[in-house]
Amino acid sequence: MKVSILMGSDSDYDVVVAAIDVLKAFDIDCDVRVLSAHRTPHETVKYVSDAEQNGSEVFIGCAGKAAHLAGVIASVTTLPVIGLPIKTSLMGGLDSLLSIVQMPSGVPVATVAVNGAANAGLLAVQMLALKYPQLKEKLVKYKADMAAQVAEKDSRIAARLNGGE
Ligand code: RP5
Repeated sequence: MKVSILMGSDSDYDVVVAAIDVLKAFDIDCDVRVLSAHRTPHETVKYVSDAEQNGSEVFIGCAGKAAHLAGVIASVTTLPVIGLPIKTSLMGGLDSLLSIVQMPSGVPVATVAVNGAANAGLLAVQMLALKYPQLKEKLVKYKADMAAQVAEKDSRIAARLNGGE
């Protein structure tokens, strides 16, 4: 099980690390690279072209500003591509979001929220869970744990209100 995470710059890393953490928690290997659609286009296409043969099953493309990285990845692979827009100074990253989400028909990129790195990781896990039953089991437990945490928060709020704190 391997996910390729490509980011346009090392300045994206502090956001991207949440996706890496999710994948590690599910025992999924990550190949994390800095490759840019605009600054290193040839290296990017070469990496993506070879990735499936090298064991990658899903891509996460992370970039900010004129964030064409995920789209470029999707243009040269049939593997699923998740796009992670990075927050910028322009309207909170709307530039990144639109650059990633507004793909032409025929070349989809499954785009998560601006800085939604944890969801990018989880979406990759869910894609891989279609093939690997052990991941499906872990996802079921993950959802149950999340629901239990919400129930706990609900109880704490109810106790606070009823207790008059
Ligand atoms: C994008 O430009 C990168 O993904 C990054 O989010 C943004 C700025 O890059 P740096 O100037 O910090 O290298 O390609």
